[in-house]
Amino acid sequence: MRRLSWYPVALLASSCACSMESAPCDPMAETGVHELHERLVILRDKGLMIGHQDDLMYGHDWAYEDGRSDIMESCGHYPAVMGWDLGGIEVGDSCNLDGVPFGSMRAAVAHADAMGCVVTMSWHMRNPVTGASSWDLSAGNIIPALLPGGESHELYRCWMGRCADFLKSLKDKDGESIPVIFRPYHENTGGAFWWGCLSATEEDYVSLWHWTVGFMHEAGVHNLLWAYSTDIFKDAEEYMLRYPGDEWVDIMGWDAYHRPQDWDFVPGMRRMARTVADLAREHGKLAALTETGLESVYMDDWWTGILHPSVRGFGLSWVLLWRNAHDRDNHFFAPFRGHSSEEDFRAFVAQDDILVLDDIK
Ligand code: BMA
Repeated sequence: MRRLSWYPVALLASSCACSMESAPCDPMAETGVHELHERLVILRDKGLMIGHQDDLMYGHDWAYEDGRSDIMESCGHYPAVMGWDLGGIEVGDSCNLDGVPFGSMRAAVAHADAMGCVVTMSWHMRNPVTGASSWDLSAGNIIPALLPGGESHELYRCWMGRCADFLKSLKDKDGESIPVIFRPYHENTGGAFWWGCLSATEEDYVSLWHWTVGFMHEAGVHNLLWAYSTDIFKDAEEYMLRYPGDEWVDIMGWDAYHRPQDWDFVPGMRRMARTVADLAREHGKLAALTETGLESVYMDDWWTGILHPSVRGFGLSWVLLWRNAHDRDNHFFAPFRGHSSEEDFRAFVAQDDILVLDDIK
């Protein structure tokens, strides 16, 4: 039971009460987290929420203009879910890896929360051993070095502490903590990141997840729902290889992008959606497509013709479209005003089972 040894015993004892979607896995979760969890359970039966990464921060051809959103300008509604990335917080940077100032992020999260949006955060954390990006695999499996007793453990605690401080600093206008769906160590069945399948062993990945949850709890971070997410995967067995366990996860997700040259998207997505939804039901969790998109959206009917048939009818809670970079012409995954898929996006959003912010208030 090596992996459990860092966790406070009192919390472990009470965490076993976790059952069919009844409660967040953090036994000390704040009221707002319980409310968000209940809301997600109710909304899951209503439809599939549309999400967008960095929606309020910038869009295809603009940046940091209050009130703007490419999704809103395309269909007249803000997305129901908004995502941000914490990459860079660990080293004390003032902006994240995509140039978003953490101060603006904090303010935008409060604004999104006040509007009624669901907030989710990923973390493209740097490689703590090499200091390079999360894509740096050169040091191999570094997880043993990060865990207690490892040579980079103190540094890792410091990095994690900075993230904890930021998460705790997310407050609404009444000073109440804003609940966040936190999605660290994502795409674990893929090889892109230092915590991914080409570098980390399955056991070490799970140990890192457990240690991270324990650290956040000891640091007093109780405003999170925890989302586990893989990359594309073959079957339920592969999906579960790094699953940390029901007491450590609230939402089961996966990330999958449409790359027509690599795989047949619609049948592949339906297979993965069914698998994640079935597993989530078995484990009493919520399910979501935690990142997706077709880069440059070069198919005008991608929304109704490809995405909708890929994800409808499985009981997923949301799909998060990746970001519309303002400084790279082809790097966008959502429509924007004037884009050739705009009309199809409006038709998609008008479907009964698709939820935007106005549908979840
Ligand atoms: C990737 C790309 C990168 C970005 C990273 C983190 O998929 O969008 O440009 O830095 O996500 O947001």
